[in-house]
Amino acid sequence: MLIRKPTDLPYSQVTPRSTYLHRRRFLAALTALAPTLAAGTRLEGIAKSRFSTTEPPTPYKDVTTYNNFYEFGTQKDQPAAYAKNFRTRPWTLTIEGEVAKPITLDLDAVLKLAPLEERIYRMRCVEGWSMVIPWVGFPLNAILQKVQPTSKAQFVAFQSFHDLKQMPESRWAGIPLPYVEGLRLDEAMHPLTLLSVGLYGETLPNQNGAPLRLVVPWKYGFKSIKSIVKIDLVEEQPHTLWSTIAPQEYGFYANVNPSVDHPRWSQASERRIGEIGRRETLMFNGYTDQVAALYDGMDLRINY
Ligand SMILES: Nc1nc2c(c(=O)[nH]1)N[C@H]1C(S)=C(S)[C@@H](COP(=O)(O)O)O[C@H]1N2
Ligand SMILES: [Mo]
Repeated sequence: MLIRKPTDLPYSQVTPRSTYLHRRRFLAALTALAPTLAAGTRLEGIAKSRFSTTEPPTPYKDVTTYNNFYEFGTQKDQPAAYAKNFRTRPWTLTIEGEVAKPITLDLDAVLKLAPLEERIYRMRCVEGWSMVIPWVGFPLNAILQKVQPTSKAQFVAFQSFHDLKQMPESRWAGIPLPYVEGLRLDEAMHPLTLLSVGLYGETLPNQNGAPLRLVVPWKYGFKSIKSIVKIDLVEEQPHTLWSTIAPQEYGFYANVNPSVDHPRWSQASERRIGEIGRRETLMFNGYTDQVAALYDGMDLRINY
């Protein structure tokens, strides 16, 4: 996989072959010093995925200016403005808990864990709007397999970065932070569950959860936690932000389900950003064939 900032000098082309070894050492030093992979860096060698929808992607402008990221403000246009200077390098991700091999990785190591894919997914927010987003990332199960969950691991708990200095608006967000979310282990291992590092072929814009976030396309958007710093494998169902502060409104499972209304509004339809009118919301956001088996025997009205 090749990753290159468009503005970087193409060293491979300007350096004579004879200095190859020297260049290698020079590049290693450079990488250690320079902030790499800033937001908006082109990602290369991205494979297309058979899991992509053929629906037209929502325009880049909407994907990156109509956001929910309460740490950077609760209005849709605020994250794009207030996350501009969010420092996402250096970044470390820790995976621990009920695993044989706990690990802390820097972002470059995370990027090397598995081949990058483009996954064009439908996303639906519990507020009743949806988008089609060309994510870049790899299945979360690649990272989970690496740490080897123990037999006690039943759930996966995720935690976002939080720092009042960098996220002063988060003081007024009205939610307990850091943002936390969780999945059952089999949901986390499902091939559709993505660890995303980019969209539209580039590293994630800050407002979309740079440098790495979860994407769970059959669940409401709030499950897709942004700017992850810690993944904890646990025995018991973990506390999750929205289901803790409003348990009657946001369940742990949060599967997109048009037949379970939010107590304050219907979930039967949605507004696809960029379209006029509303469209019908599909069970599991249209991913029934792939994920329904995860919930065999469960009452999804109780486990909403
Ligand atoms: N850390 C964090 N993650 C978050 C949120 C948030 O406020 N903070 N909002 C969630 C909600 S409600 C939605 S709909 C999606 C929005 O992702 P997007 O802005 O990239 O479309 O992010 C989710 N992940
Ligand atoms: Mo959301």
